[in-house]
Amino acid sequence: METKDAIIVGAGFAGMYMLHKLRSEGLTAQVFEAGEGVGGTWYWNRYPGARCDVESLEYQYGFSSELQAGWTWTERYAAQPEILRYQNYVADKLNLRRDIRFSTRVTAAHYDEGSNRWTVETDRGDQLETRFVIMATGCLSSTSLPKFDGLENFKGDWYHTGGWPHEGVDFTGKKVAVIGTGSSGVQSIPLIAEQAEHLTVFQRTANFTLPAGNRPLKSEEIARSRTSLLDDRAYARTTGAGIIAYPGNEALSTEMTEAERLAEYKARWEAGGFSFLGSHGDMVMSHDANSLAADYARERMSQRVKDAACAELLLPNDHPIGVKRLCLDTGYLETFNEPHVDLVNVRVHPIERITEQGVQAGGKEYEADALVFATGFDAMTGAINAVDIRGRAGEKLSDKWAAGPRTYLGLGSAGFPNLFFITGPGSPSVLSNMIVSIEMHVEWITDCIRRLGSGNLGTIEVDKQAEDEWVAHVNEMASETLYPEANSWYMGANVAGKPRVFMPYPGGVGVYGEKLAEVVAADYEGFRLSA
Ligand code: N01
Repeated sequence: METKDAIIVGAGFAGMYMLHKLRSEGLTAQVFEAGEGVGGTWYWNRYPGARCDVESLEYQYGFSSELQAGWTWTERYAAQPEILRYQNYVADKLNLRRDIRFSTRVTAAHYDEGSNRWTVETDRGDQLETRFVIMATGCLSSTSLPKFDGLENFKGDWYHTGGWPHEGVDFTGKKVAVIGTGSSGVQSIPLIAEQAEHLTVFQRTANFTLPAGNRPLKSEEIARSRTSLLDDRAYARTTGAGIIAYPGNEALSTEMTEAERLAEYKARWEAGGFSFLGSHGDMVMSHDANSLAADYARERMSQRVKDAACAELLLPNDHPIGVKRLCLDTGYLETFNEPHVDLVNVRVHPIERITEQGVQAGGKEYEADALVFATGFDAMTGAINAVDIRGRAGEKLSDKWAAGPRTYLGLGSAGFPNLFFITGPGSPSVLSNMIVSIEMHVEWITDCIRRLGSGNLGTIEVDKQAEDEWVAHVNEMASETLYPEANSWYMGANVAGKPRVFMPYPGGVGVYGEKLAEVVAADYEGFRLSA
């Protein structure tokens, strides 16, 4: 059987960097990637308007000034094609492709206690033996398409934003229906509306959205980032979200005068981006604080929509601001001022079925030549559970996680030796700049593997008690916030039957990074290292 030191699942930002790091340690690594190219989420999410919501100067690798020197971002928030070009540039520069098998999905990873090795299988018949399995599968990569009766009879074409055709889709002259108004819907709807003859948007939950404020980058911003990259990234690791632009205001809303608070809201709203959520330190901790900001946001949102009844429908009123992922948009709310765009509230007019000609909701048929499902992802656990992972005594990881993911630090799970997750559940991951969190994990895993090698140790495994304590700690922290109040994908609430558990670690990148360092300083406290 073919053998490798490590198998890496996925060739997005995480898998690419992991491969680079393991190679630099002199290890053999094989990456498997379902797509035909590198990129992960940016390979699949090619829907119109797909764009990053973290600024491009921060949403790039931070480990190499040399890589950065050869690349120039053009916009404040990079669009999907530019990010994918960047990832291909990195793959070329680091000569990564020779160790990546594309169009190949890992189907199984089974641990053998006798040999202390994993056997990894793919849908193309590969079978490899390896010491380490590293899941670089991404948090938002397993698309979620809820069951809609009748979809199989629909006469037109339908698409999911998370698996968009590479050749693009031309909606010119078509009647289009979009289901879903999360970030993907909010980004794609304005551009679909520009082409479509008629657009019907089916909204279940109105989301908080604010103008992204995208613009071309200034040459001085680019020049500055070229010299400050390494320092900026070291600093980003000490912050809450791994983002340095617009630091949060630590003052509580109760410590601010109304005038101070309103000035803070205004400045941050107009700056665009996630800055608004940093207006005061108690944003996701207190209802009173949160509703002050939510009221301000609703007021600003309503100013963008001409029809009062339509504006009312578009204003979120069933969850605190910031506890579902805030959307950043470019012209989203204004799209509903267009005469050829309709909004259907599916809470009042539930979608009953897809018909041959469109969507039937609330007893009425809405004609459509094309359907777009912007219905999101089986987030954080979907792509991991899709692989048949078996640890000690043949235990299935997905069985172990049936009531919610169980990890220590989001890096590993008890009973699954030498299996690592990059940005797994229980780590800051989706509450942070993903690139910062990815780099922290990749470097931690690399150091850990080096430690095992230098000490002639074969195995690292999470200690069950440490895992139980970490899971309890994450749950307790989440319960002190407003996060559990929303039906968000953070909570698994968007996928039928998924356990309702807050999955990311809400304590912030800086605190989490300190914990990672303490664990290493105490020779991998909470893990068991053995020969
Ligand atoms: O998915 P979502 P997404 N009937 O789960 C609706 C990242 N991302 O792909 O809210 C009717 O947020 C659902 O309604 P509800 C980002 O982290 C980033 O948009 O569950 N509607 C919701 O409106 C983001 O948060 C970027 O009531 C149904 C929508 O579908 C994450 O990915 C861009 C339904 C799903 O929204 C996911 O975003 C895009 C049903 N049966 C994505 N089922 C950027 O970088 C679901 N919905 C900017």
